[in-house]
Amino acid sequence: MLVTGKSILDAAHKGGYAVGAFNVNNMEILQAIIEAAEEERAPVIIQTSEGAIKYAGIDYLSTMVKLAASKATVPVALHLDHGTTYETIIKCMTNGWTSVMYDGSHHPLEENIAHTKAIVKIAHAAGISVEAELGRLSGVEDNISVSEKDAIYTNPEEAKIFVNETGVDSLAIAIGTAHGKYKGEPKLDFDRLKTIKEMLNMPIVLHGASGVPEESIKKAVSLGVNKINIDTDIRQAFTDGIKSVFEKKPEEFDPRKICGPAREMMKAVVKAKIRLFGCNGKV
Ligand code: PH4
Ligand code: ZN
Repeated sequence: MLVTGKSILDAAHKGGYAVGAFNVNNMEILQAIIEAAEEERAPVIIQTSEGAIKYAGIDYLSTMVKLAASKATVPVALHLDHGTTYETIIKCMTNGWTSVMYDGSHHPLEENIAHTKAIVKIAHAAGISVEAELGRLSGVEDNISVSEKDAIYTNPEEAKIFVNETGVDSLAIAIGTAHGKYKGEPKLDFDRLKTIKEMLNMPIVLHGASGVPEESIKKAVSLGVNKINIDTDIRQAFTDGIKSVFEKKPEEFDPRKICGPAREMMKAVVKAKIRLFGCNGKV
């Protein structure tokens, strides 16, 4: 069933677990995620970036996810990942998305607050949940100094002001993760996470979680992360699945025999993430 992001994340916040938010770009990825969530009896967040919408089309994505959600026996939220323009956000709101992220993290605090507040007002009037982001994620390196951390990681006091002023339902924070593949091992600022969770007492979101060691993910969940974004690890499984087909049979040309094994490999990755995040068996 299709539900709001808030209903899934409030339950995770109360229950002390995290829900996987998996990026979708095509039918096989969607099917892999939904099958994994069904088998693990887990709530799930299907998310689409602006890039995914440009690639697949808003109508295709909306129709596919709504169909998958209506057939599913676990709660499914349809979430816009890193929405940066009013245009995309409003389009998603009117096309069935039940949750949107407004990413104003590149703006100064006051501007981020003003834009996020405006989005929250419209979204909440329509019963749609809002995630926002504070701090900067990309380009984070391993050996970052304390002063650099203070400049780009989420500031707990600012986070408190931000949430009070905007009324967002969940907050994505920067504590040392980055999008894409890591060069070294990411080191997360757990003290910062603990402080933010204690001060905000609301659902916290972790982006850039692919490639983060399992122990770090478990610790982040124990300290209050409730939504964990995974894209890169699914892309890798898709590509590995396709490569393995061609390694065995280079002359293969039936898309079903190429994408089918890739779908199975993605499903296995999603199932493992769901168990790691602790949301299996929550439905
Ligand atoms: N995301 C995924 C962003 C995908 O434009 P695009 O479709 O390439 O955007 O928000 C994550 O946090 C995923 O992080 P990951 O790279 O560690 O999987
Ligand atoms: Zn992200």
